[in-house]
Amino acid sequence: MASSPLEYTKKVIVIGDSAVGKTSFIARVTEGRFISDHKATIGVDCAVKSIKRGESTTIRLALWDIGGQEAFRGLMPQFARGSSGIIIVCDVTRKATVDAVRIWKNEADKVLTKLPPCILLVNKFDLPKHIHSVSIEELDTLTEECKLSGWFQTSVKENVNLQVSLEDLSDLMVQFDEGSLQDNDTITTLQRQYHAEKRNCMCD
Ligand SMILES: Nc1nc2c(ncn2[C@@H]2O[C@H](COP(=O)(O)OP(=O)(O)OP(=O)(O)O)[C@@H](O)[C@H]2O)c(=O)[nH]1
Ligand SMILES: [Mg+2]
Repeated sequence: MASSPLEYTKKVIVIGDSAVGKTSFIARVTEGRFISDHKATIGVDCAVKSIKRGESTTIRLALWDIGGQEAFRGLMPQFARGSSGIIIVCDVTRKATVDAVRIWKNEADKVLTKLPPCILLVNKFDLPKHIHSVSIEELDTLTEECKLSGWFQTSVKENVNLQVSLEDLSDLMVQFDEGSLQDNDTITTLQRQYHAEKRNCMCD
């Protein structure tokens, strides 16, 4: 007998420094296009992406895109409230954006009573390796220190690891909101599964 369809709607905030690729990421996954120029997000935008899991489960992700420029950072706490998940984005070629992950995560933690699953997209991996500014070991350490669920090397430009990151986050959020995962579980789940096995896979 076919199981009845399940549909969830989850709020996810997408945060990180300016020009790391947040808006490009959302446009890529919701509209299938790459935005090649940087027009700073003024304030906050929202778009919806549906993720199918199994035969009958759909997770509607409301992706809240928060402008990373200094002037808009203060908006983050009010938009973080009630989030089921967090996506932090940084740019692999700009170390300052990687260091800022700590700050973004701390700010989000301050306004969230339970710590929901949080993944890090280390973006622009298509750019030449010699200008990458952070090692895999450093990213592993950052993930542990900031209590992230995991990190993904992504290229929004080449559409690499975007779908899988949303699928993994969706699975974690559903389990977390159902209470089958506690704070510490979300912290380690992806680290164990994804990190070890798939982190170097540049495929979707
Ligand atoms: N090479 C490369 N460029 C990218 C990638 N993703 C985004 N970009 C470029 O990075 C620039 C900034 O992207 P945005 O998506 O506008 O950045 P943002 O994080 O939304 O910036 P704010 O709105 O200011 O917070 C744009 O020129 C994008 O084309 C990627 O994977 N690879
Ligand atoms: Mg933007």
